[in-house]
Amino acid sequence: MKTIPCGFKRLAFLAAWVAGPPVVLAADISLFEFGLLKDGVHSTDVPSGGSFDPGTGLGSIVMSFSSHGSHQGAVYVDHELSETLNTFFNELGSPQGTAPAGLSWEIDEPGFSGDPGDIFDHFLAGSLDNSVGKSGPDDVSMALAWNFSLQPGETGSLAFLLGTEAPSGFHLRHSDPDSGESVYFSAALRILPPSNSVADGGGGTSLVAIAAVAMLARWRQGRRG
Ligand SMILES: [Ca+2]
Ligand SMILES: [Ca+2]
Ligand SMILES: [Ca+2]
Repeated sequence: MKTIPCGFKRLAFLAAWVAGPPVVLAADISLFEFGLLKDGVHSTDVPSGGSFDPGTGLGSIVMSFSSHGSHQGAVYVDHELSETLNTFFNELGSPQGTAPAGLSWEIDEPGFSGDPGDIFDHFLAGSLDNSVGKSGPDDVSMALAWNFSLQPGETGSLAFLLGTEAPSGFHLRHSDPDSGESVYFSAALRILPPSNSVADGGGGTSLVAIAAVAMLARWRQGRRG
């Protein structure tokens, strides 16, 4: 269960104090939890074609769409930054720029604290609230969702990008103000007409298996327990 035991924060501080001045370490970024949502179907299976590392939560996740009509692709990530050095709950999140049409986002506490955020429930529902849930340092998680439609013959490629360098265009930033680490989360949509000319949905850095909602919810409860 991802809870903060009484006195843990103080013990973490004492441990760091006993160990001496903070040492600048190599990137200490880990992923506690993630989920994908594609046209109403939740999964933790990452499609081939991207470079996503489920250990660090960095890289790209690419979803492909081919049927005409309305579509939605979404990704939820709960990173921890320098957790062994300064805990997972000293962190901040913020949006950077203006989201393009169709792209929604959310930053919030992932739902484990005494005053839980609602981001995971919103991710399950496919309806993000376009806001930062907590104003002060906390456990941070992020989600992006892109709603779009395809005409007959069109195909769509939706890339979710997670890296340690700020991308151009709209993105979310998850940062640790004490260690200086950051994770940047962006998305890019490409729609290819039957002619193969490219219409770029814009928004982020350009690029490019399945279980039901109930299954994902059960899996998460297992992690909590
Ligand atoms: Ca931290
Ligand atoms: Ca929220
Ligand atoms: Ca987190």
